[in-house]
Amino acid sequence: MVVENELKRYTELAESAVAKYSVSYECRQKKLFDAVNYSLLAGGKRLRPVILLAMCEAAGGNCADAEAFAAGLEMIHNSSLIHDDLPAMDDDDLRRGRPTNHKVYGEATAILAGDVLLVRPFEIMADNAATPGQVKAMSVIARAAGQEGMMGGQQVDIECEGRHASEETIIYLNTLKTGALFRAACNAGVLIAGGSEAMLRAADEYGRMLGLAFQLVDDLLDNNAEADTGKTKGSDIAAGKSTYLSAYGEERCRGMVDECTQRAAAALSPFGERAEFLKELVIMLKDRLR
Ligand code: GRG
Repeated sequence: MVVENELKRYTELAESAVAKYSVSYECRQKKLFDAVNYSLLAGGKRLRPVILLAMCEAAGGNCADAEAFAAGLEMIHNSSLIHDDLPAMDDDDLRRGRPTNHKVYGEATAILAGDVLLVRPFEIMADNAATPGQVKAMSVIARAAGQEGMMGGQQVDIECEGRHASEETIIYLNTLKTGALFRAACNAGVLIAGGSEAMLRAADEYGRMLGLAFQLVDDLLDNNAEADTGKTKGSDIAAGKSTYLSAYGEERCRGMVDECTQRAAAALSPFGERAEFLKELVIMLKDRLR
């Protein structure tokens, strides 16, 4: 298996799932449709749907059964990016190398676009939830997005701004803010495939380690002037945010990335060879640091 080809295949599947469930037509509220699609169809790595689809196949399932869930998860991620960039939150001007949603459409429309991208997923997932595993996947995704997941993490992050946060708090907030959607991608993939309990446990651990590695890499890249992140550089530091980098320093963060990568790969053993792509994917994430 050539990992780049597999990444391309899953990314294309994710891209077509997102396109399939995106909507645009002439109507009075066309500006809202445009604002939604400005963010949703603006690229991005599509990592969360890629992971969901790959996990579904690794557990013996079929990507066709997972596409609405993959698209829904990517929409929720995009919703969070739009809201995160707003002046009331991170107040960012740049996302994916382009002006942020509110810079183009105004704050009020950007808020609504984020809201649409949080509601639409549950419409498309409900319309496509035919099995108990798919219904459970929808619930897992909802919980991961909400107050016990990403939104909860964002709340703790906001409260920590400009203050010294303990290591435990930094881990807590990142586990929720960034990690919850990655974990949900992994668990949902296995649930949709009807995988075993052992697979679910393995997927959960893989998601936990991948989420941690991803945030560590993100913090390190935010601090690297040469890395192309499509975002304003050093914005976390400028905002007085508590990050892994501010807590542990670069060397320790790099060591933690290595450890998480190894633990993520080790967690995949119940899937055997079918998880080869997922194993390589964490290594590719780590290689973004080069
Ligand atoms: C309205 C759903 C909703 C949430 C409100 C704003 C908020 C609560 C949460 C913010 C969560 C957030 C933005 C976490 C950061 C996660 C992160 C590192 C995003 C970057 O992910 P990539 O690199 O982005 O996968 P691309 O652009 O590739 O999609």
